[in-house]
Amino acid sequence: MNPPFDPSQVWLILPAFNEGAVLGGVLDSIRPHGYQAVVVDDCSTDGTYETAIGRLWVHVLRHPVNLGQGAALQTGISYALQRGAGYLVTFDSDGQHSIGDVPRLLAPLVEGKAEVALGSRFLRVDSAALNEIPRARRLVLRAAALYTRLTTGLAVTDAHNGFRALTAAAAARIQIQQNRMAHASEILSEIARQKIPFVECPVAIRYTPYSLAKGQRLSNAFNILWEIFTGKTRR
Ligand SMILES: Nc1nc2c(ncn2[C@@H]2O[C@H](COP(=O)(O)OP(=O)(O)O)[C@@H](O)[C@H]2O)c(=O)[nH]1
Ligand SMILES: [Mg+2]
Repeated sequence: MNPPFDPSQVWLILPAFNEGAVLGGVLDSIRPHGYQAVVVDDCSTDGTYETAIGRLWVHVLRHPVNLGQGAALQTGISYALQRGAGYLVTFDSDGQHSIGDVPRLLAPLVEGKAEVALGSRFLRVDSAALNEIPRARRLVLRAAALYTRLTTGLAVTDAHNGFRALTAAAAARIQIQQNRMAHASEILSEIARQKIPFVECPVAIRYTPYSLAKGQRLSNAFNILWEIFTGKTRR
């Protein structure tokens, strides 16, 4: 699809924590597309910040203490909105997301069919792609999608996918308060509560030895449930 939008209106928000080994490659894959990129570093100790700041076209923000992925997304989103972003895309810094999927997420927003497009790794038609998702991870993700259906009524197939696109209006309406990983559930709850029109779109999630070694452990699913529970009772 040729983008019927101005790519400079599209802001990619990249939360980053100790991704120095791969962040340069991720940023270099974004550059030719003409999108804006905001890296939100969270006190990385491995050269993540230096990698980002060395690319003069990248906007680089840094939290003074580690606050978490949810907090970093909100920092990046607020920054992009202040600079007049038209569309915002949340994009991982660890190489798991493919820049080529961005136009597919943006299309329903540009066409006015939805305000949020949620990436789903389970909607891909090529069955080989599903085989790439480690089995235990697939089960936890299916359970998370079921939990989301039961608690929010949203019929999503992939509840913890960090690859999504939002119009500026939707991004302004969703205030992420969950600093760490429960923000993904929080975004879905807000979509349901505010009845924000959304669609799911197929996206690829790349599983590499790097991403599997460094990414979230399955046991963290319990932490996420705890964050959701304690976050809910705080309100
Ligand atoms: N700013 C920031 N980014 C984080 C933090 N934890 C993870 N991330 C980033 O969020 C993205 C997804 O994290 P990851 O651990 O790979 O989650 P997974 O893909 O769900 O296993 C990556 O780009 C990470 O660098 C954090 O504490 N702060
Ligand atoms: Mg990851």
